[in-house]
Amino acid sequence: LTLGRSLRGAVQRGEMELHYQPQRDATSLALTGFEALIRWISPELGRVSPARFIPIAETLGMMPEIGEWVVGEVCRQAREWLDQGHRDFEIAFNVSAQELQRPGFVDQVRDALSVHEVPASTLNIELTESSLMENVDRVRRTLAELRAIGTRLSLDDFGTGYSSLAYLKQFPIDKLKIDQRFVRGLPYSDDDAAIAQTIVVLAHQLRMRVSAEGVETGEQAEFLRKLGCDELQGYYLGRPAAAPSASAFFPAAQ
Ligand code: G
Ligand code: G
Ligand code: MN
Ligand code: NA
Repeated sequence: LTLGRSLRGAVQRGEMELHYQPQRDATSLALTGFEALIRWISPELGRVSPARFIPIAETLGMMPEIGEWVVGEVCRQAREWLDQGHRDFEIAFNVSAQELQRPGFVDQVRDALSVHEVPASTLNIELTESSLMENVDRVRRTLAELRAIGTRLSLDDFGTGYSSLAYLKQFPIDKLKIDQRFVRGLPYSDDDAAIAQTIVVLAHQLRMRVSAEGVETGEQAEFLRKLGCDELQGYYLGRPAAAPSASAFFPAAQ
């Protein structure tokens, strides 16, 4: 309740920030883009993890406001980086099941892109398996609309949720993200290795890219590259940082 009370108005008071974590090509380690991760710095509560406040924001009906701020801020930042001459990067952001289901979500994305004059292919929307499995027909239409605009779609935390492979192949997903809990035990856990390899093969067979999250060591990065993973993300490749510091992840100008 205290948390909910502090959360009301937090967006307008400027208490939210996005941090950007680099995503890199598994072979060259070149930057391919960033994942935007929301951070709430509450004057009363200090830093509160999105894992804690997003579910409360959903219960309180505050996600339309927070989600609109996120996509607007992502597009504003993309424009700033484009204006600085940076090219060929995407920015991924997370969308909960509730946000994806909301009528008006697609318009919010379209508006933010147009206000900031950002190419739609810059945006990569990270969805979870469970968010695809509720109201499948409606979600299918929503994803088709997003695809028509030109945004990319990723399936986050892959392997941890409940999803039907039969549906998976029908959705226009561009990228599977191997959940960090399967990366944690690499390269030593045979079970994690088997799961990671299976997801890589599945993604490629379905003509999707595959990335691994939570990569914390050089050994894990090398192991995943050998498995055929396309992209890597995790502390080994770079920690989430506020935009001014995250800019340093771009390659130096030629
Ligand atoms: O960065 P961190 O580990 O604290 O993120 C915790 C969780 O919060 C992750 O599941 C992440 O997907 C989610 N999250 C981070 N930013 C956002 C956001 O902008 N919107 C939504 N819906 N979830 C987010
Ligand atoms: O659910 P989602 O995948 O969107 O959330 C990613 C979460 O993982 C974020 O909270 C981010 O801060 C965190 N994260 C990113 N890289 C690493 C890592 O290398 N190790 C750990 N433990 N967490 C990470
Ligand atoms: Mn994510
Ligand atoms: Na994830």
